[in-house]
Amino acid sequence: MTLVLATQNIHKVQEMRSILSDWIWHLKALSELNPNFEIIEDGMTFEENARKKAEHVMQEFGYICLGEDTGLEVDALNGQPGVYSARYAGDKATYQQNVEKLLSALKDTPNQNRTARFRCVCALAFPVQYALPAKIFEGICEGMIIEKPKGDAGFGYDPVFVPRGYTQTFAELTAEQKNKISHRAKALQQVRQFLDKSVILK
Ligand code: ITT
Repeated sequence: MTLVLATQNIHKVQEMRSILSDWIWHLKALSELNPNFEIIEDGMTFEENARKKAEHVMQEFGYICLGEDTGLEVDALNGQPGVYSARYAGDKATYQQNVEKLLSALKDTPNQNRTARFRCVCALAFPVQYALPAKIFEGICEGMIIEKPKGDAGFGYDPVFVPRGYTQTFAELTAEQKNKISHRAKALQQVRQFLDKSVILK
């Protein structure tokens, strides 16, 4: 069975493959089908965006597709950057620019108020022959934002995010450690269970 990962973000593809590495399904990246296929992310919620990614790619290529939308919600910023996490510092912002803008927005916020979470929403879209409606899953990882970036692993906001119960940032932990506790791992384990139950046994 093939599941298409409806994202052009190579870091997300790497993590998804690693989280699901012992799974029997074949994970095909969107870039293998069309490296230029673009999905406009104009939804107001993670769910809308995730669903849109999954459905567009499913309609174009005819595979079961997984769309994934993730963001960082910072309590002191009323949940920002949220769905705008990729574009927080502007449309073509780099990870570093987004992190700098975040740290500057939080510069007067004391440690105890720097709580935040990663929210990962996954949507599955099925070609018509499966007769299955789109399905949504969510994974959350709580933590806090530190004052200066630390570590070189991971991507995005990882160098400033310390997951709850840890003293190191996601970018200081190994990929294996991050992939055990992350928002993405929690959402993908549900995706896996659902597909194993609903599709393989059909
Ligand atoms: P696609 O829409 O093609 O999937 P994207 O990079 O736009 O790729 P998202 O909208 O889901 O993906 O991601 C929003 C941003 O949130 C992303 O660019 C990163 O900066 C950040 N992000 C997502 N997952 C993350 C993670 O596990 N660790 C750190 N930052 C993450």
